[in-house]
Amino acid sequence: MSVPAETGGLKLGKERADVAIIMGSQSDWETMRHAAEALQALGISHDTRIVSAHRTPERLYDFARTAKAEGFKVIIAGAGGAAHLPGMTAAMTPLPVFGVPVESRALSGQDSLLSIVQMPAGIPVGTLAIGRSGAVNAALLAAAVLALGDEALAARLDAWRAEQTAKVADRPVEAS
Ligand code: RP5
Repeated sequence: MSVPAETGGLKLGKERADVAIIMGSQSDWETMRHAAEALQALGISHDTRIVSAHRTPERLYDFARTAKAEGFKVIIAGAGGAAHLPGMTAAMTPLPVFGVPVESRALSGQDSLLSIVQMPAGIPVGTLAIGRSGAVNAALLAAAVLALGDEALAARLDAWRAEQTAKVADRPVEAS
């Protein structure tokens, strides 16, 4: 399995990963690494791949058509600009696809968001917020889906949320 160099083995040692994180370019990794880190924190196996709808269409076809047989259960797809990757992937797999709009230089990710969210009826892409928030929440949605059939993961997700709640202070403090 190919992994962007910076990930350095986030896969938790399973032969088959539950979640595929795909992205249109190496430049998307700065955003999509937040999805990988959230999955890692929850102990969810994942694989990360660069798959461009525009530059590597054959790679996209190969990935999307075999993703289920490879053992993936959820796909997180991040792309920017004219972001066809999540929709094209969803068209070729029965797996749930969560799309993350990457913040583009020209239009601050509004192009990415509208490209991903405006899927015509029939092929859904669950579309998240632009940038890091979308990447983290895509991972949390993937976790929620997987937790439906995994009680241990459901407990880890509950604990993660409880920890997040516990970190919220009652009152603000001056920034140092
Ligand atoms: C999209 O084009 C990618 O998803 C990326 O967000 C954007 C720019 O790609 P690079 O020119 O940085 O490779 O396909």
